[in-house]
Amino acid sequence: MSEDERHRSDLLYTLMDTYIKNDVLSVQESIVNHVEYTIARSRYHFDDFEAYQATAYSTRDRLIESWNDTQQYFHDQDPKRVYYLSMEFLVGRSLLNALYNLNLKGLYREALEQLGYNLEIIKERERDAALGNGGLGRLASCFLDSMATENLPAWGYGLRYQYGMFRQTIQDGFQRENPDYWLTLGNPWEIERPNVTYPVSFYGHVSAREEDGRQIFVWNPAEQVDAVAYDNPIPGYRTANTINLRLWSAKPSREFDLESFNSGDYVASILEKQNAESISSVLYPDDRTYKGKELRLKQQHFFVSATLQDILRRYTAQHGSLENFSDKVALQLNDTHPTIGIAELMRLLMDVYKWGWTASWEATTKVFSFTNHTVLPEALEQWPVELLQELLPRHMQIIYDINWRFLQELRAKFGNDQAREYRMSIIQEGDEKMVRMAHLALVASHTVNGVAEIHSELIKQTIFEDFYEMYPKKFQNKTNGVTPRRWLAFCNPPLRNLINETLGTDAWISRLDLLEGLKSHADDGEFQSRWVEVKQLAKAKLAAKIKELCGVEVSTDALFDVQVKRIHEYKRQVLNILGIIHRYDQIRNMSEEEKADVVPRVCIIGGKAAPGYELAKRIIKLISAVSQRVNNDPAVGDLLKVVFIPDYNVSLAEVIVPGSELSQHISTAGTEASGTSNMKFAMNGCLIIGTMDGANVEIAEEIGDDNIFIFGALAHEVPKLRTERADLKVDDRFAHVVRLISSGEFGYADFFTPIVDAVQGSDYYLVANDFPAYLRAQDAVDRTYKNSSIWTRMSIMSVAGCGKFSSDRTIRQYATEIWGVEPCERPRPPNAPEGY
Ligand code: GL4
Repeated sequence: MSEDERHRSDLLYTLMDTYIKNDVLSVQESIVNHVEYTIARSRYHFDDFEAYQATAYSTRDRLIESWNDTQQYFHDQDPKRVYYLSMEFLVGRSLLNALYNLNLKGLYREALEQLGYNLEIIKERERDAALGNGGLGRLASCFLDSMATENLPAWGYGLRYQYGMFRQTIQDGFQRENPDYWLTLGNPWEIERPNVTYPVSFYGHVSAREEDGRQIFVWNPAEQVDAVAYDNPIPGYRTANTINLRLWSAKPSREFDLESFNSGDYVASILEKQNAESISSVLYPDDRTYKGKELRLKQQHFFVSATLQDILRRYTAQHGSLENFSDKVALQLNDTHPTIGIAELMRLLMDVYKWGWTASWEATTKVFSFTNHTVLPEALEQWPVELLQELLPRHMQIIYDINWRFLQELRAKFGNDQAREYRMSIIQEGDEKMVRMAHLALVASHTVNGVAEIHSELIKQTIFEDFYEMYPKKFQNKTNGVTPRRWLAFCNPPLRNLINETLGTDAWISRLDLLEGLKSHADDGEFQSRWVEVKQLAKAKLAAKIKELCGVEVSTDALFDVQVKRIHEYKRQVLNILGIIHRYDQIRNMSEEEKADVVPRVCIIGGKAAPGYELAKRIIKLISAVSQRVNNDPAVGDLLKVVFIPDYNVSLAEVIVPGSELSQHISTAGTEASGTSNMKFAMNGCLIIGTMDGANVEIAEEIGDDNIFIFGALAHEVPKLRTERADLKVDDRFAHVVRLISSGEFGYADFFTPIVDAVQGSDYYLVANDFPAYLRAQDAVDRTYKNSSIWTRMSIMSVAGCGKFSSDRTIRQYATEIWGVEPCERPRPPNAPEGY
């Protein structure tokens, strides 16, 4: 460094140093500055929303500082990096999460209070970033939090949808979908990077030419759009590391089709180009089917092409070439959605970097790994060859080449077995030839994992059986987890404080197995009463929310019973509602004496139905119709209330989860890959009623069978039960409640016919089979609830046994067993604030 440079860097260091000042006055100055200079309001008059915005910008300043220094540190240390590729990140709100992770919550609360604002109130003004459908997207966000906290040299990559998950309203009991204009009032958390832009191509044709005796393919695209980067800092918990979530937004290409502007119709050309933005404009609100959706494939390619160009560009900028690329980079495919990236990486390496096939394939298969999130066959993505051919002609060629070599390998291993080739080929033959994306992902990835033990076993026996036979070593399990920061420490302060006090430390927040220390207090009467008090506080909060959103008054003396998740036949909200109808029917026929013995219940259901999923929408209407009837029946009173909470999202979950006492995870065994809300509920002392499915199995194992209400058919029994379903002698109570629906007890009898037919016909999800066992389990719930001490003990044991379900554990396993990356912790800045 020259004298001048050193002087400059010293100067910059002192200037920058002012940012780290975290005292009340500095925070206030920074907030007020943002009111005046960023959002251009008067510092003398600003409302709660403006206070939120300015607070968010002020927090962002601190994040940026940490982000910059972390990236510089990663650059200098040059460790192997991991990139998490996901079409969905269900972020939720960021303010409180950032303040807590940076350990600045108390300071900001005080600073705001002196200015006349309440942090608890202004935080409610933040809109959820809902760039995901449900569990899969929320998992990606929990993973980012854990990757930052575990100090991994990681980034997330995704799409910056202008319209996230639709907002659900309920009108007359019917779901209505409204657009989510989450960006209209600005998004303080993102940093636009207009200079980080890549062209992404579509359509056109491929030509070939000779170059140095080698055949080089050239793709001449017919359409091009620009991908612009937006960075979202993700702070780790109590670490100096802040990682990045880079989201791409589509913009008209700056260079492409210049000639069309010379054709005369200037305005038409501009409008035409403007269409480019639609590529990243909307999240598909159906998490399992994309049939025939060309735009969806465009989104996928847009996403992976920009991402891979960015990763390659940054790698070569640092290393001068792509040498050792595959030793220094791991790419995780979150489901098959980014799988076209395999062909794109091959194309970039071969056509742009001029590597031959062999070297390109070696590198590609060394960097990619793939997570499967469902066994439901309709979710296995397939694209018509014709569509792929037209949209991405070069990629189609590459996929054919990959498949050709794969089929050779298959023959070498299994001989001439046409049936097997037919089943395993990346191309599905038939009237309409299809590209099977999961097969492409399986062939090119070094590892494939399921998301809970039972699920990882099932994929080996069912959808990926042939591939398991061929590549047994590729298969792994990584049981999901959730971040204990958002899902316990931050969303449930009274419980956090009680745990801190009991364990004498808050270290459990990043080492969740320490919760085990609660076990020895499970029988302590005094501790139990404090536990109950904490739950009552959270129930009161939830009751207030229910009043606000549904207009229904519920008693906090009742048992709060919750099922919140996407509405899906396999998740069996129908089993829940049939059980509720049974309960209702019993209560209304009871004598007053019998009623005195009933445990009052509030049944809370919430969740969105995919807009095109007719049956799921009818289920919502059925729940609403039942709630109308039950809540207005004077014979029932407070003994039973049923509410459907509209627009279930991350922020609502943060109120619902702590306030629940019983939660339902009752999918037909073998259908729910993992579930992650089951972990969140258990972590908050809510008991589970559930089937032996997904992560329920491991939760039961960890917290003990006695502390969970398990019922129903087992996964291995399901196929046989399905074939025998027509001969099942259904339970009388089942027949009765179904008849109540079809006879018009809740109105809309015709409208509910498809639901009735589904459970009375083939009953694919075995609602009738599990109904008696479900009622027995619910009886056990009631009996147990009557004994507060036993119930509370179970609740404590649930929390104590949840250590395994931290996403920190999951991420450490991915890091060591799949990615081969190690932590890279930035040293704390010398003048970092207290307790940092
Ligand atoms: C899902 C599964 O349905 C869910 O069980 C799992 O917890 C989640 C994350 O692994 O992935 N798969 C799809 S598709 N959507 C999901 O939420």
